[in-house]
Amino acid sequence: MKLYNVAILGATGAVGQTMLKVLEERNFPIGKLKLLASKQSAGKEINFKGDTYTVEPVSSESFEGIDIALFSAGSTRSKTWAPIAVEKGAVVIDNSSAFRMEPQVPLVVPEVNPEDVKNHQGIIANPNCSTIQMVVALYPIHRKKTIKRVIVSTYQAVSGAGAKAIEDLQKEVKARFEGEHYTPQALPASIAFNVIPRIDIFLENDYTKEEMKMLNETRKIMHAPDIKVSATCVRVPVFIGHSESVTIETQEPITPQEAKQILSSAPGIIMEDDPKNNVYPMPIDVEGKDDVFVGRIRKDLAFDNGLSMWVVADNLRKGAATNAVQIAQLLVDYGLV
Ligand code: NAP
Ligand code: 3JM
Repeated sequence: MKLYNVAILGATGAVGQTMLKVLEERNFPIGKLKLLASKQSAGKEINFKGDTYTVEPVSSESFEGIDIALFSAGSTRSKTWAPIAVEKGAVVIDNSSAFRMEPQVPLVVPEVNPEDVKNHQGIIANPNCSTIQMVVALYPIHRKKTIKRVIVSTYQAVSGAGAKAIEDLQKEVKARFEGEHYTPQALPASIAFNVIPRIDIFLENDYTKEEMKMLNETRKIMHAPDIKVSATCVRVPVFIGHSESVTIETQEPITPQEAKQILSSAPGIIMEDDPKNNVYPMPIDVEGKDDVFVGRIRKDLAFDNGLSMWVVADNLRKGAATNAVQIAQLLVDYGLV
């Protein structure tokens, strides 16, 4: 079996650590493994498949002889290091928003547009976590009934904002119970017993950048340049698992029964939809799972041809690490590395 030399930039982070778990679980054919981060983490030891690896500070030499470089260290680092890694011969799978909308960079969700990886010129972008789980649920319906518009509100876990935001929720909840004050370091407002209707920065049109990612990335991944998406992205005091309330309007009529049938046989989806028995997906139940969970499918009462649903996934897995490792697997399967 051919083995591939793999580097992970951001190996100490919330996404990087999950990438290591997923690579190990899937027995990805790794030859040499390089764990890269900032100078602060240099020398830290990380276990992978029973062996100890030492974290190295990223440098241009880091990518020498690397076949696949998985990046999850933020968009600034991606912009600096991706061109260097590509020049050294690696294919970069980038988790940040740095290159997602560049026309020559494929933006891939393997359940939706796997073939797009074939057009890569060195960099393949992994979409935003909230976009990934939404398009997995929308695409099978779009193929049959053409989705015209989407209205989505998200309920996003703190882990989507990194290891420091996880710490913020832990520390602020503890401080509240102890009658003390704690100011979150990685989140823009109080997160304990609160919800924050702002993820990423505000833009000129008063949507946030996260909300505009959901519009622009959905169009690119689904090859649906005319689809309309209005998103409201909200941070909630949940550690892992993004939830989404999604309402769609389709060109052709669709019944909830048809939608359930379509989604039951679609890749990467688990239906949990039995209101009579109180069955619906919740973030607490999806942690550690790689699928997208869909429930609460019903006829939407505000639109003709309308349908509403509830979509939940582990943001660190399908929303980031799992999707990136699936892309790496596509490269192997298509013989592109
Ligand atoms: P995190 O927990 O804060 O981890 C950040 C990682 O980046 C750490 O390993 C950190 O290393 C490394 N890093 C920071 N500055 C660096 C530098 N100057 N040079 C090299 N490495 C550096 O964040 P995360 O949640 O894992 O997310 C990381 C990135 O992945 C995000 O910024 C985002 O772009 C992307 N992301 C994407 C999705 C998605 O939807 N696809 C979801 C979440 C995140 P140290 O330990 O040395 O500081
Ligand atoms: C998720 O440093 C940065 O720019 C990271 C910001 C970030 C992003 C992003 O824009 O890459 C944090 C969390 C994402 C994302 O997936 O879009």
